[in-house]
Amino acid sequence: MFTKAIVRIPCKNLVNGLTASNLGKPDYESAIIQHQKYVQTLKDCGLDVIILDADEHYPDSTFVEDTALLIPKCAIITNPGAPSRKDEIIKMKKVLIGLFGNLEEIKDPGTLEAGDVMMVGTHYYIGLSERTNSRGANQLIAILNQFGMTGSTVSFKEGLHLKSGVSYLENNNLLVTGKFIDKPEFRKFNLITVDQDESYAANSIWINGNVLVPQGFPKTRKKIESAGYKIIEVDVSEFRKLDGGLSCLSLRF
Ligand code: CIR
Repeated sequence: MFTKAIVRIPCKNLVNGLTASNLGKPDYESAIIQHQKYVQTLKDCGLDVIILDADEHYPDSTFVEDTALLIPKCAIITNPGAPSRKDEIIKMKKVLIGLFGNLEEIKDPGTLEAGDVMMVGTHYYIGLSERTNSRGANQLIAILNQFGMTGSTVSFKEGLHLKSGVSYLENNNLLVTGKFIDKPEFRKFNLITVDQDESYAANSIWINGNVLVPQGFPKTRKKIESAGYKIIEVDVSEFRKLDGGLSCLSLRF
């Protein structure tokens, strides 16, 4: 169960965020409204939400998930692989020092963005992407081992982050799309497959028995519903324009 979340209000400079999609620039006012509803949804799921101020220096700073990994006894500050996002960690470090006694860090030449890290109980799958390299992954595995946890890497070429294509929904259920469907490391899970035309919905999040699904993906919604979950649809279309999804917008712990 999660009890808290950290989010950062989108900045006006959001419109200049990184993107590989061709969906146009996000609309700032709409993004603010969508973000407010996202925060309310987290609260409705029982979380205390810590809301950080917008940070105009970093267009992508609302995607807080990438800057830290929060495990039960420790906060791990990442080292984003995107040059424009590297220093987002400075402010996050200050926030997390106040909340966690223990702070670990991923350091150069290792890079890691936590959108590439998927928690399954005490095991963490780490995607090797353009943002996360094997040195960063190995540093994370060493930190996890110190706390009695484990990690393993997953190579892939499709999408920005591991969790752009795979989400663990607890109870051995894995939401999965594209080439991830055939990955041998995921064979042990009950796979809930997401059709290619709804692949964005593979980034859905489990929060305390509910599954937050992006608005507008009816086939995926139905499949998750059939697996016994309560669904909450959330409109994050403005963040999608920057390759961001539901998980990217918060750190949940
Ligand atoms: C980026 O390219 O870094 C942002 N525009 C999107 C980050 C999405 N984060 C995530 O999937 N965890």
